[in-house]
Amino acid sequence: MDTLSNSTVLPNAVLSPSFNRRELKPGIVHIGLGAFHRAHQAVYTQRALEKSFGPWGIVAVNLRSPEPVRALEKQDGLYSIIVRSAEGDRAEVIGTTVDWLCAAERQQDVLDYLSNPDIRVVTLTVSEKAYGLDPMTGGLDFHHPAVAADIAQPTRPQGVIGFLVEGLFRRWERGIDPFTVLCCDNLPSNGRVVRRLVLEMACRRDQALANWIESHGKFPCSMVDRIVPAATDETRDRAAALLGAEDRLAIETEPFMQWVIEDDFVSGRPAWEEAGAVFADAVAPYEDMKLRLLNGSHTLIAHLGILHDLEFVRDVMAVPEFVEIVQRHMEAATATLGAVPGIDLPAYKHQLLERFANPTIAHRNAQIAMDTSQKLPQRILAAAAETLKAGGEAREFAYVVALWIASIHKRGDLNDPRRDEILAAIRQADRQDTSAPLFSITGLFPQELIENRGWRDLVNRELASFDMTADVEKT
Ligand code: CS2
Repeated sequence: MDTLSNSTVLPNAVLSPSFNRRELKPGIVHIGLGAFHRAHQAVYTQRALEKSFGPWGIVAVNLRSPEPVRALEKQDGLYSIIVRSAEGDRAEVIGTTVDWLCAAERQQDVLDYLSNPDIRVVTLTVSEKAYGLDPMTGGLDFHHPAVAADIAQPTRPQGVIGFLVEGLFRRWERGIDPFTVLCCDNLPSNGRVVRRLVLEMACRRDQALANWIESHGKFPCSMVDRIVPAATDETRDRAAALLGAEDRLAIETEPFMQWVIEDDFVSGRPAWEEAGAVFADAVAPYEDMKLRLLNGSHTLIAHLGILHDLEFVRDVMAVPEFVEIVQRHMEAATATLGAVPGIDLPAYKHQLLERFANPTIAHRNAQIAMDTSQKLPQRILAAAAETLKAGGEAREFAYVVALWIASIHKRGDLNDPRRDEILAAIRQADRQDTSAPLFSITGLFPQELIENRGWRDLVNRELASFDMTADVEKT
């Protein structure tokens, strides 16, 4: 079977870009060529270009792994998404990517793009752990390997913040307006967070550069949503059957997608609103809603699934008792939210339960459980602290922390940037206060939770109620 390329003749049922790709000029650099970007911003951009064509082709940059870049090269920048639901599978070829680079191999070419005036927007999906964010200060973590490397050698960046700063530096020197930085990772106030990290690193480079970024740079916040499981061989087989061509980058996803963006750009942007994106003055209420209801429930479901040997989110949602736990969690999270403009929260939650249960989406609990230490603060711990402050018990949030610990015991391991510290803490657990060593890891829990004896006892009590079949000691 041939590989998907410009010359593939697609079956009629497969959608493909309705614009002429040869006329598409680069206007966006996207950093982080993972599944999420391919099924989200790239799709929104395709829709926007179909309705209102403009110079907004995407230059896709992967920081480390060259694999997706090689695949794009082989496929003329094309790949497919398969939208899966009870109504059936719908395949669409996405053609918004105009160039592709692995930053570790072509650092200077990436910087050339970043300093090119045609590039007006830089979008990011690099995952929570890649930013080098110190959870204690909200600023740069100077021990983060990429942060340390980029401060030592700013002209040869490795990490996302280093690339942004060096790209902005070159524009500043040449008198070119800054690009807008649009963060699309699941962090609260993601634009503000990235702005602060960029300014802190820029300051080390040159105070005048930092001043220029501070007054001319724009870092709009955005809330992104679409469930996109990691692709498997089945995904690729399904794509081959639908396309009649082999697609190594195929991904499957749900019909739902949402993007709420703060409309604050330096010099233009694609007409993403034509594709259904919502531009709002304040994105925080949408971010909190999504992080605490969707992502918080996801983290709960993932560890519940692991504890009960259930592979996928949908398997957990097939157990009525577990659905009740998820609903209780959502109610506790809702109590921490204010009104969200234009959103009917009960309907939103109902829809979430349906999305989680989608029988055609095989979303692995183990995938969501990855990097939990980086996800807990914005998904669970902030809501816990706010609930306690308001006089509540925050039991539902203590339960998720206990589940996380229990799932580490069960697997005897975890996939997490703080793995070694967490495993060491779990090995030291004392019988009376099982979670104590975890609470003493720097920056893992916020101070108000560390100091709340009653809440920590709740975590211990919940933990004691699980049957932990494996044990970290044994591994
Ligand atoms: C998930 C998210 O892996 C995870 O942590 O909770 O990737 C989730 O699927 C997306 O944020 C949905 O928009």
